[in-house]
Amino acid sequence: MADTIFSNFDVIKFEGPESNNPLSYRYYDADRVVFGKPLKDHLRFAVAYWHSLTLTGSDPFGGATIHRPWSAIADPMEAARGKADAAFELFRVLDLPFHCWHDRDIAPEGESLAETIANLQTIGEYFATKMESYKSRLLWGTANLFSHPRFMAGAATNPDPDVFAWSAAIVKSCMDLTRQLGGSNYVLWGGREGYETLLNTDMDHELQQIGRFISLVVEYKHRSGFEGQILIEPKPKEPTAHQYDFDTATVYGFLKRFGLEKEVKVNLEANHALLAGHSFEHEIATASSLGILGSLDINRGDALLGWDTDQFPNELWAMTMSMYHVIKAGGLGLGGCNFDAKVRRQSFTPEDMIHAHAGGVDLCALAFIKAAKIVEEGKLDSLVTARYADWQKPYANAMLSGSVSLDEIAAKALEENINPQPRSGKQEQHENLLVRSIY
Ligand code: XLS
Ligand code: CA
Ligand code: CA
Repeated sequence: MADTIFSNFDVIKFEGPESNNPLSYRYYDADRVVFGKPLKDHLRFAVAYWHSLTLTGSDPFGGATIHRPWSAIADPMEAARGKADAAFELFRVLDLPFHCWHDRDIAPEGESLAETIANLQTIGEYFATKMESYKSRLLWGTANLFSHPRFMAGAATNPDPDVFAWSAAIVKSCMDLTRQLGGSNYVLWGGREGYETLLNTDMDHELQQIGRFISLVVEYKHRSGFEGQILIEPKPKEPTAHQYDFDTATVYGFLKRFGLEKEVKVNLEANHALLAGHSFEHEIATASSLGILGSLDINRGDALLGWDTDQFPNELWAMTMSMYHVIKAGGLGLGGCNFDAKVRRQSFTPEDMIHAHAGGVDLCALAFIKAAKIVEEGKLDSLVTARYADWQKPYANAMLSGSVSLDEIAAKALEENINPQPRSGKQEQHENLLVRSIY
């Protein structure tokens, strides 16, 4: 095994809630069975290559703080291998089942399109070798279609058709590698698929472009034999002022328009939900109701800041409600919980990276266990069921099923002289129930 910045750390183990060892799992007992399945198979945790191995802690006011020793290697392909060595050692230490990457996180851009694709394939082969001796599997792959200046006006939505074609070639190569490495999903995040001003934008043309692009991806998925899911990741803003994949509801409308609603699901991120003015659980429940819940990017934003801070999660209430809706939706299937989260700029040591993941994993595991208990006890469910109970009555049912018309409903309402009285929504009662179950 290569000697890397993570190689001196022992594997993080489950030691139980009483443990004082900060580098242990206190709640994530991977093999603990909940609803007939071990926690590891419910949560399918993944480490994000970009935050944990690529980004350096730089911000608009200051440069890199996080030490990435492989960056000092002059040959970019050797540097990519050095980074992969460290990555798989980090995956070993965290003992989580999956990881996720963008093409540009794992392999350098070449001098030409052909060289760029060849670089990805070469590093992909290195990954395949790594995956023979390490347990970590690929939850999803994706393409970085936003960092290079060629993408400054978007990828699929770029006014320049050559950028559309370039992006198609790149996405094909990333889908190929995802399939070859046994990935469960392929993610499309809109990057710069949006606009800054309508003064220079033909919105309808751009929507046609991205509709075609995603249809091409779906067609290729079937033709190439990729058995995973195709996921779109909604985000309302940042980098562009208006992103076409604003939130789950917007993405669903878009998928319907292009006849893709049975082919594509969503990868939901907590921070993006917040930026859209929603909660994470709202996005999960919406996706579940529309039948497009795919996978989760776990992190948290900051309600005081209007941008994508991608912090590790630490809010038990919010995460429990999110996990509650995941369980109610029937689970994540081929999806999982990817830590799309980064350490703060001052947390620049390899150990900080491990602490961050250990805390995030434990928070999610504890939330899942609490949510499972809430589902099992059924008290919250029965309060909600009671609220809608009158819809079981035959006439209410007829109204809902469409067997009576608007004028028939009106005539009967007048005939019976109905006079609905206010009913309590019992919000505080529901909240108290939650407080008792969570804390
Ligand atoms: C950026 C996104 C991105 C996607 C993958 O805000 O979260 O990291 O998850 O491209
Ligand atoms: Ca994300
Ligand atoms: Ca984000």
